[in-house]
Amino acid sequence: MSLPARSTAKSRALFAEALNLIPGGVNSPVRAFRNVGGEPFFAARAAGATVWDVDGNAYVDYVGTWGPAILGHAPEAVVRAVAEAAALGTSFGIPNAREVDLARKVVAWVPSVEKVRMTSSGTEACMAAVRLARGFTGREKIIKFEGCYHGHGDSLLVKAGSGALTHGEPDSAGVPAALAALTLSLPFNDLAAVRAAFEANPGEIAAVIVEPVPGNVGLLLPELGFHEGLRALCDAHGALLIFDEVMTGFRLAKGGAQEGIGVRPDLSTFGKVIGGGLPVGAFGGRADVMDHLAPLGKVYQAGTLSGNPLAMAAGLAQLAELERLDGFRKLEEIGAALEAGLRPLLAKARVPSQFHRRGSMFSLFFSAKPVRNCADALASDREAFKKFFFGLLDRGVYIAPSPFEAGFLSLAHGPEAIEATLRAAAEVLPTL
Ligand code: KE4
Repeated sequence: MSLPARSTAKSRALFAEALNLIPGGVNSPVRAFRNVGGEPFFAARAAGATVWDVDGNAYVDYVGTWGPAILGHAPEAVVRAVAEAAALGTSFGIPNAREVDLARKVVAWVPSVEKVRMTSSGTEACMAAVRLARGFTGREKIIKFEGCYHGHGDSLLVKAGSGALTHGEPDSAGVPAALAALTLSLPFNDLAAVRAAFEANPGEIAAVIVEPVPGNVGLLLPELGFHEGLRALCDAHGALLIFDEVMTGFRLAKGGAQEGIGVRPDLSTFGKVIGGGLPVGAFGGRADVMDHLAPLGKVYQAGTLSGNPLAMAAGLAQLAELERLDGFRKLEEIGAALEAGLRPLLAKARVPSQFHRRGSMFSLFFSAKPVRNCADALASDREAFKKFFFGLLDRGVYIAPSPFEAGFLSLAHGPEAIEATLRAAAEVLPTL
């Protein structure tokens, strides 16, 4: 069926100018469509499950600004809260009550978090959590997992996922070799490799940092016993366990991924959802560890806009809405509906594929064999993904422009959005 060509003239003109002013034309690499080819569209506005580009094309949005838009875009409660907060001052650099309100909510919702500190991004939160673990233990080495992405802090840009993987630079230039050597990057789901790393580096590993349900290499599903094994190994070797819940926190459950996994990390990092779309990150956990942070302790961490009143107001409004609307249960229902519609289409089109879903996060690998880790994800069919991506885009459905990202559902993804998505998939899948 021939489709009306999607007009892209205004996006193309903006991108041409952006390329002269901003490296790669984007303020974050994954937005550049480099993994699927072509040029990005420019967003004009978004509401609910829909984003409109500057040429007037509408898309059912499964990127959801990479996770924050869990209520859908421009939720009325969040927009109102930000407007009210802005009228009282956009930033103080002085303690304000909203910081206490959000800290109270994080501590109440996530049992492993006894104390929490706000930052302005997930990168800052993860960088700070690693520095805190090193300061608390007096050790320098850390373990991470291939394809997991913990922001662009130097120690964590080692075999990293997301945009780093998309652009084939999982080990970024500019990271000193001596520093990168302190980061041991292992295959996800491989407890034997973690055990061997601890035994080969006795008394030297400060922490294991892991995305409990990785969303930066597509969506990987933790195998039974993996996180329990990490907990036991960290306890046996005196290392801290850090769950990077920047993506999964306040999305997979009220208490994040750790609530369903049933393992208590020593530290957790957060972001995205708790900012309601404004710049927020956070890290928290055991009080005896967190109290090593300045001004109490000797581990320094700071931020001009940490605890910004607008960002706090947006996060508080978003979390309140999630609770008021029984959001976590509804997000599971929406995710199940998408999965129930998509699986028969994949089977009917006889496309070799692995569909992974956990709650409102999902991803589709074009692979005949199971995808357990980064290497398996890298071996999936990228060409098929590109065709799938543009086939959907031309039909008004926007998924992440890379197979090394996750899809995000929101409370605004109602039956019409899901049905439109399944109709588009039904047309595209047989063409792959
Ligand atoms: P930010 O610094 O981008 O706020 O957070 C870094 C981060 C940390 N930990 C996890 C698990 C994350 O997913 C992220 C950021 N996620 C990517 C999307 N895969 C952000 C999108 C981008 O880089 O533009």
